[in-house]
Amino acid sequence: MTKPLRVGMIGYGFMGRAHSNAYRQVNKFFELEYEPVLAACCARSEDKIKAFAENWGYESYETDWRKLIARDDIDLIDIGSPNNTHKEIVLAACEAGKMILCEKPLAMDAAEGETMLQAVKKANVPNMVWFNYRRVPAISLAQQIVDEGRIGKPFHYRATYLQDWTISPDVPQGGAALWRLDVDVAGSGVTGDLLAHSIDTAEWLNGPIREVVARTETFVKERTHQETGETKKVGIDDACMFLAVFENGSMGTFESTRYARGRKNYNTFELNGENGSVFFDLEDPQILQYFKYADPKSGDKVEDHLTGWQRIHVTNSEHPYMDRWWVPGCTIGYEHTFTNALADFLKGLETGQPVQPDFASGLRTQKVCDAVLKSAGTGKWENVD
Ligand code: SOE
Repeated sequence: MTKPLRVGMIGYGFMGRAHSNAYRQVNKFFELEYEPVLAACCARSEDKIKAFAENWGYESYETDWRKLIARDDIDLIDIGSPNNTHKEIVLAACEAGKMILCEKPLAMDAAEGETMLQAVKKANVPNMVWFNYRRVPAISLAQQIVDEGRIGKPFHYRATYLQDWTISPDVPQGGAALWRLDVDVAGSGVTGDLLAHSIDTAEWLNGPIREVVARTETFVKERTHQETGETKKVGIDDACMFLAVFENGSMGTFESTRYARGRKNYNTFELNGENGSVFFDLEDPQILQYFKYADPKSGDKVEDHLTGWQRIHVTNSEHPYMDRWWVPGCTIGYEHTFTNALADFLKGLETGQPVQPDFASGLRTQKVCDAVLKSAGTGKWENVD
């Protein structure tokens, strides 16, 4: 017998759909003690949220998130609404003693993130930030390879996150689907939206970032606001490049833009160490590239004429998460990363082992983002704390 976990989902956009799908799928593929129940969803527009509730099979809907949080029949609040709503919802959910799953980035900035972390600690409620890319099996495998000591002393970390959907100056800012372009709602541009993913993965694989120096650019200076029709100055960073130094002494480069014509969701990283390297590209998501130079246990070098990059097709049942899905060779996709993350969260409830990335980890990423944006202003190296 599973224990029902009654979910209150806030937001109905891209992430509302991705999370709802995970709630529906998770117990079909993972053996778990808890079973999410789609109890209620919530958004301001009644037409939209009613249609969303019907489509995904939510039992009910609300148009005021405070009412949702006040309901006794909700155990968990899932925040899929824009970034500027996260803090207030988290604080209210903590007051009501609800578990919280929050979309990335955790907050508008580190100060908000700190307040949110203190609130979940005080309320002692389970929490997670939806950095879903950790649950791409190939990325989890990269982490396993690092953990197994196969990379050796790390020297370089190189990340890119490129898109191209805001090149036209005719794309409005603000409002449904376009709030990521409005600095008052998003907090920042590519730094919080895309580099937050790259930073979360980087710190997971290669440890904390100590210092950064950054440069940002806003290519389109003014855009029309979708809701008011007003033409306003654009406050977000359209592109950001930064250099980093990790605590372990390795060096990092990070690049992100929404102006890389042809790149839709090009999220890559490479880690180079003394004994090996790993490379991942989200446009080739089933593959992890691994270069083995020496064996971590024996220290024996691979014979020179046999060295080369291996393209590991990450679909074997021995690979992270894959024993839950299909037979070897059959791939999984973007939506499964949310189901895998949710399964880990539910397992964490069962075992009492808090899942990662939690709010503390989300705050770390936020601090790196803050240091990056600060450095873009000062033009100097900035410490992360
Ligand atoms: C932006 O276009 C976006 O939807 C991000 O907000 C997501 O986090 C990323 O995974 C895909 O791109």
